[in-house]
Amino acid sequence: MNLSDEFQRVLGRAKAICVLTGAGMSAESGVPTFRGADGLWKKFKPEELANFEAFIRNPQLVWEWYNYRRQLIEKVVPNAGHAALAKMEDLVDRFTLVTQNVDNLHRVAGSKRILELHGNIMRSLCTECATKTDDPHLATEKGVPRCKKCGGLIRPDVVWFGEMLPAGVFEEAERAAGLCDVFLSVGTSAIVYPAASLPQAAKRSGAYTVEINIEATEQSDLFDEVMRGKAGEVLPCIAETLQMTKGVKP
Ligand code: BV8
Ligand code: ZN
Repeated sequence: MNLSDEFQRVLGRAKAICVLTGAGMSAESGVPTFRGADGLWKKFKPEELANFEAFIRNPQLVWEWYNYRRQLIEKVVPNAGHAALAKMEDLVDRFTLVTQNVDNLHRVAGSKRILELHGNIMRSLCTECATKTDDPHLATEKGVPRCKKCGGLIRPDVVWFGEMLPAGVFEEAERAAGLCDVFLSVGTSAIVYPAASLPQAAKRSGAYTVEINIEATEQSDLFDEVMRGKAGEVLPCIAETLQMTKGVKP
């Protein structure tokens, strides 16, 4: 897939790139999206699973849902799109990867500077003393895991609806969006806030904004350019073009 002349020109001069990714980024790895035809919200109701009240009401059910997703994610690998973003990180002075995804695939693909807006499904958190654990198997024991330190209920370390994002993470993402030359929005339906406000922030500050998605979203008209295609196919083209414009040997 060729990039437009304008996009190639902007990439050649870019010093700072900011990328926002959503569930569509991991679709080609086999991780179901939320709102697509076979999305998670088709089978499960977010209000029953992705909020704190639901967790307190039925922690066992919520943990079953997260364990189902963890086991699924443990079987998948990053795709060419994740690898392309990891490669792009070293091709410009300032590269910021902001993800709404909790599936850890950007980290597995080698990206280093990742802002996880919605947490990470492989981490757990005590609801009483906020102790974090990286043990993704802790919730496979029967019943709901309890904190070894204080006996409190342990929850997945993800941001649920109505919850604040991790302190400082969104502010850092907003700064990166406001200072970048190129902003890419990849595989997100642009419905969930405050993440969905980042493309507008980039646009307002004069960045060249590109949406990469297999279908139109509520925000498509806002972008300077829309590349209709799969993340795993489009992002390697962008990384390759960036490499060439920077005169870096492939
Ligand atoms: C907040 C949990 C401040 C983790 C998720 C009333 C009261 C309180 C808040 C609100 C309110 N009204 C609105 C809000 C804000 C609310 C919100 O935005 N609601 C929406 C639904 C309207 N936001 C919040 O609550 C946030 N917190 O605002 O705090 C506050 C606090 C209290 C009171 C007031 C304010 C917290 C948001 C985080 C919610 N947590 N998940 C988990 O289990 O995963 S959201 C969930 O949606 C996921 O985290 C996901 O990341 C996120 C966004 O979804 P997408 O990633 O975009 O995925 P989706 O399936 O939708 O789209 C996939 C796209 O990919 C599609 O466009 C598809 O075409 C494309 N695609 C598919 N395949 C490919 C592809 N593209 C490219 N290539 C492919 N191969
Ligand atoms: Zn505790």
